[in-house]
Amino acid sequence: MATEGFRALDEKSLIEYVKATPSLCSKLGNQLDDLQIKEVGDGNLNFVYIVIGSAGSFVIKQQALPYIRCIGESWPMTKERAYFEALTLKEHGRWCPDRVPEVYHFDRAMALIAMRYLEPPHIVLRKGLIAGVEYPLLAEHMSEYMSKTLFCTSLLYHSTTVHRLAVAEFCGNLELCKHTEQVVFSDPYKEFCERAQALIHGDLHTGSVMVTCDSTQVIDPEFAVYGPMGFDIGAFIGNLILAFFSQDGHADPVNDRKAYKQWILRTIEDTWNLFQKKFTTLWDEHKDGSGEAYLSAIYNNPELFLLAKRKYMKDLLHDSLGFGSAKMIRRIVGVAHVEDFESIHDASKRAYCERRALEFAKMLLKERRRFQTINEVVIAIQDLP
Ligand code: ADP
Ligand code: SR1
Ligand code: MG
Ligand code: MG
Ligand code: MG
Repeated sequence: MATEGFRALDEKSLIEYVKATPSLCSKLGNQLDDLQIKEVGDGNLNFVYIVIGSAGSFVIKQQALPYIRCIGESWPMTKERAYFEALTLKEHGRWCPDRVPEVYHFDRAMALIAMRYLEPPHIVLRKGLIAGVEYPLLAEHMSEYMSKTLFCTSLLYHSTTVHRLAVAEFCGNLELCKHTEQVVFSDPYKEFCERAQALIHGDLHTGSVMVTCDSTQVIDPEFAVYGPMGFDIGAFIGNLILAFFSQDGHADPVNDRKAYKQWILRTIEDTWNLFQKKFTTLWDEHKDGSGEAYLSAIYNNPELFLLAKRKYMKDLLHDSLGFGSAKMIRRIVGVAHVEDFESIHDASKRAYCERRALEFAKMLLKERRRFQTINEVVIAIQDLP
């Protein structure tokens, strides 16, 4: 990306930027005195500022650094990722507006996005899982987000022409894909690079979801690309499994976390089952639309159509389990560990939790094809010695 027109902002210079940007002023009801600005970026890469005025608020995310924030200059990363994040927030927001924060403003030269401020009590899901909070609508909401965004950006919904143009656009996010290939995969699980199945979020761990008891919002799709659907589903489910295995390290005399572990398992099961139901319902509803993944001869034969759907969903479950376990392994022995384990202060307890998660992930990666239902996966988690 050209560096022309780019300047890294801080809490002070951001005020001047806001004042010089009419669309942002109007979001604040043009009340620009006494703005409160605070940098809250706790992710691995970027800067996030909350801007609150007397008549409005928003969040500014700036992909300011040409490298990974939590690593340093030795690991470069293009600022162009802001463009793909903004594009994906808008595209996923088009299909699932209730689960994606609205984008108010995008400045490509500044690698800067202004979006809805997910006000308290929204917190990052990973932190809620560490604290042992139940979210009764999480599976319902995440299955809605994943079924709508993945189905509506796939060839099941779009013509080959529309799909290819979109794939071509997102091929530009090549540096971030290279990063994912490097940190999540090595042979034999290389399928990630070969599939352009749908516009995936690309980094759908529990730190990319903000929640309250009745709201679920998906943030941070800077790694978005046309890739395999199972990469998103697996990221979400795999991170729930990590949360499950970390619970023993968070148990204390007041709360043994046993009931909470059962809630996590139910959420894993519900997420996949609801996803499957919603995804296949969308497929039924749009079978006579412009999608070009299958011949109409298949759609017009109810038996064949049912077989096609069953095969698609079985393959997708296996893909999700494979990608999910690769992502779990990466978070334990690779770069960028997760707070679920890192926040367990007792080193021997942490090692116990990590070892069990790693054992399970290794088995799941190798034996994923033997699981016919998500319930079998949940039973295997429970049965781990
Ligand atoms: P990174 O790409 O560096 O991981 P994120 O987009 O995940 O950045 O944002 C980092 C943090 O900023 C999040 O964990 C969350 O605490 C906060 N945040 C991001 N977007 C919003 C938002 N729209 N509303 C409120 N807080 C947000
Ligand atoms: C050093 S790796 C940083 C990681 O943070 C993001 O959330 C992605 O998962 C990336 O791999
Ligand atoms: Mg993040
Ligand atoms: Mg929205
Ligand atoms: Mg990010």
